[in-house]
Amino acid sequence: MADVTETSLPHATVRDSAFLRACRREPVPHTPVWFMRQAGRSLPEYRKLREGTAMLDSCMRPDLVTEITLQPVRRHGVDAAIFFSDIVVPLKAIGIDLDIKPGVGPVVANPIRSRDDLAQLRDLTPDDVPYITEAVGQLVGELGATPLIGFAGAPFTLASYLVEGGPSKNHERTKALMYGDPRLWADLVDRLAEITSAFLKVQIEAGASAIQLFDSWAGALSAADYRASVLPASTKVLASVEHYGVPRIHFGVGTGELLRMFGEAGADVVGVDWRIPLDEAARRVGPGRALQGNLDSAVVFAPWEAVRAKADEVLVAGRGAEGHIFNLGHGVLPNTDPEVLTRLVAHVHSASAR
Ligand code: 1CP
Repeated sequence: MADVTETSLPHATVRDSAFLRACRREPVPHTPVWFMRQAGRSLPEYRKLREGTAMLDSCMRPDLVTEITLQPVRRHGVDAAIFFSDIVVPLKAIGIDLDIKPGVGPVVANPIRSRDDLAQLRDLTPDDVPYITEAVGQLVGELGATPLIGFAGAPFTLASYLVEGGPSKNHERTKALMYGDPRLWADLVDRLAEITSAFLKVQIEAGASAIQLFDSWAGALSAADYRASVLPASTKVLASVEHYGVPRIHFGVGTGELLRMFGEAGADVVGVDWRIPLDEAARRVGPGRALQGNLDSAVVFAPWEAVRAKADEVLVAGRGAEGHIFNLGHGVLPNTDPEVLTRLVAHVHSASAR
């Protein structure tokens, strides 16, 4: 113990946190838990803080980002913080004309549909996002032993917003471009891979101790189309940050048929939605990777006894994985009662204590 200095101590404890241990598939004192979208509309303290500030403006204010990121950690006692930002922030930062409309999501003024439109996508440098470096730095100081997860949108999901011009159910224009002009599509997702990689690097270099790559809408694709048209770009992103040695989590919705490829893309941890049990997901993903998930986000609206039973099912199925991080199958729904989430964290911790 004599060589443990005061400055090295906080670092050592983050590294030894249940969350990072589970990512590395090491033994844990309890199953770690955090929730996608844990910061945000389910919390009254978030709604209060955000009053009068537009979503994208709040992402560019380190004081607000720090406070919003910390809110669910304080309230719920989750095992990791997720950086408060949005997947479109790097696109805004390189000058794409877009906004996040309340109740809608990201809306792009000039959608990308031709080769000329690609010129909108220049490289991202750390100077484009000084507020990210500052906020991550502040947070790492405040969080102490709690790890901070940085994140970015994967090329397919970002491409969907850019090509459609906004949220989309069927991704028809995106797929039309993918099938109709495969070369333009390949160039588009490759450009996005560069931007996403640069955005993740900024967060890791500022101190994020894990990253999550969200390919939320990749489940809209067949396995063959995913392999041919999306996997290379996502692989490029995950490979670009491999040398940092921070765990890479890769998540999408409706990806039951894609799970093995989500691992092959270079994920250390594969995020699983609520549609398949984790033991089955573990078989599909194969050895050498941890899993994250996968309680249905709607379950928390049921009476507590039902929530607890469903959480226990997730914990039992999660024993079939080499490492398990408890999470929802997608984000926290806006009307969720935050007290149920706090209770869920305590339950996961006590039920999984070993
Ligand atoms: O004013 C508001 O509160 C706007 C709502 C909101 C919030 C709180 C948006 C708009 N983004 C965010 C923050 C956000 N976005 C986080 C941060 C913190 C946390 O997890 O606690 C994260 C990780 C994201 C990532 C994100 N944005 C994804 C991937 C995750 C997922 O849920 O699948 C996606 C697809 C987006 C796009 C987006 N931004 C906002 C909305 C409403 C959407 C989805 C729109 C759609 O349905 O297509």
